[in-house]
Amino acid sequence: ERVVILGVPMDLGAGRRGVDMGPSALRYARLAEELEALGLAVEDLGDVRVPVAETLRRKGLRFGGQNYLEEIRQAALELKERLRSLPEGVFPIVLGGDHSLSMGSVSGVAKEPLGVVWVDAHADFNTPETSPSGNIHGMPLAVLCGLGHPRLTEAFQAVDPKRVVLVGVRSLDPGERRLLREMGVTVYTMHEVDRLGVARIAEEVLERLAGLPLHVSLDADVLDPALAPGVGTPVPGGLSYREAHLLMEILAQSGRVRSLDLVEVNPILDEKNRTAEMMVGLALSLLGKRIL
Ligand code: DIR
Ligand code: MN
Ligand code: MN
Ligand code: MN
Repeated sequence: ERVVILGVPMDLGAGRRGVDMGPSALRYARLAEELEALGLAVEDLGDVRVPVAETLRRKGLRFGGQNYLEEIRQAALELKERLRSLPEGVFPIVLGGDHSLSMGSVSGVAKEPLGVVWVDAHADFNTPETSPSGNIHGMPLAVLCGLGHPRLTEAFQAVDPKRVVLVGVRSLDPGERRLLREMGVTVYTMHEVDRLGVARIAEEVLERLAGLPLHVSLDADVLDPALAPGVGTPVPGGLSYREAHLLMEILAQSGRVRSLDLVEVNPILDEKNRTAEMMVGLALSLLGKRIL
């Protein structure tokens, strides 16, 4: 199998600086080398162009909120086009970067009907009207489902909300709760993880998205902050090491996963490079690494 790596060094959608260094941190954690050791053919295509926040001050734009909407749109569009132009059968891994880039990754791989597994402490289901922060990394899943700023939905609406499943959620804004319910998105919060266990949840996810190719969007903040401190918005009570790996292993065994995002790794806030190393380990499990 052929794997292609594409970086998106973007922090313009986040509330804090530093996730733009995520792609470097993931490469430094030997993502390509470890995938090759699994027997995969890996090609790193480098990074999508993203403007540096400091250069945008000329335009009078300040960091935070929706100030960089057009710049984020442009970077996500470039990502979408690059993914669209990949040959059939190549498995793309997109390195973030803040989660707003997934507007481009999901719409880029959604040539055919697609199931989306969004693994995140948050739902990223805000709109400009519901968002308390205004930060665009809290909005991409809503945009993909057709809700939000028209400049974004017109470019990136790509999935049926009934084919979206969230896993690991434990921080929702009031407007997100309402929208998730109205749109019929399936949500496995940490309450269900505790009650049912990840194995049962993974099997239910595969059944709900039966027959569809799958995209996995993995936000580092789904992990417990004790394991993955290098994230901008840590929330206590996240997935354990084995819960996260087991989820990836069961999804891998389905043979239906076609693409992956590794996002929200912030090496500035990390201890050594632990968070990127965790994310690389999870990517390996999703691409078929087995214990035995
Ligand atoms: C919050 C935090 N719901 C917001 N979202 C984050 O700003 O919309 N998503 N951190 O990853
Ligand atoms: Mn997210
Ligand atoms: Mn998150
Ligand atoms: Mn986040």
